[in-house]
Amino acid sequence: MISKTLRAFGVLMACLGVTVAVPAAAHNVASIHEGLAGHSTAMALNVNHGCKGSPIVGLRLQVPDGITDAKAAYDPHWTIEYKMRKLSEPIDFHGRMINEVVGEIIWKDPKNGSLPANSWYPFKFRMTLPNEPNRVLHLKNITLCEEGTDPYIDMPEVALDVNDEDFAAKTWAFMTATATPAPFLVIRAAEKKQYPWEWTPAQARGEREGTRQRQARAD
Ligand SMILES: [Cu+2]
Repeated sequence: MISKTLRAFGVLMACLGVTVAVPAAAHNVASIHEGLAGHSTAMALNVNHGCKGSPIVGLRLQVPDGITDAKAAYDPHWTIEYKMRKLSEPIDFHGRMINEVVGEIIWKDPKNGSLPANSWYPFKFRMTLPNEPNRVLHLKNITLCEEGTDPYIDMPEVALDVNDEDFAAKTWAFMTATATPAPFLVIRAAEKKQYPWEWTPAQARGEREGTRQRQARAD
């Protein structure tokens, strides 16, 4: 157990090139670790440092299968490029048949210079999460630096399964097993659709509960 812990710290130190113990959050991570199935979701890929001390000049983000509308936020610092991915068969996208989707978002050519190697920076985007509750979505990405790259593309040896009773422990083990794990988020079942907006059943019950309490006080 001790050697395992030391090994985990070892790779983290190697990743940062410093001699303090740091959490796995020093890797590139998603700004949220859970999201709702079928909901359009704003998030960021948070980059915590450059590549072995080299300044950051961009990021490549691979859009996972099942996502049809990934889009970067407007960001005056970067040129944003989309690489399209052909679909095996056309899909209906808001009433229009499409046969390709965004497969990769690339932020590049910083307009006001590279980000210093010790920067923290959120590369912002949004995407509609697939209607696949309990799927663990990995966001493979590569930090681009003046010298070299940091590819956060390592996947778990065995796919993470939210129904596994050791899910949390296995997730942490994955995040600390290598210096460059692919960030992830868990898709949760949504209690209600995003649009049109409505109360959840619980919120609706709470509303009636409040009404009863007001009535009780009035009596
Ligand atoms: Cu790191």
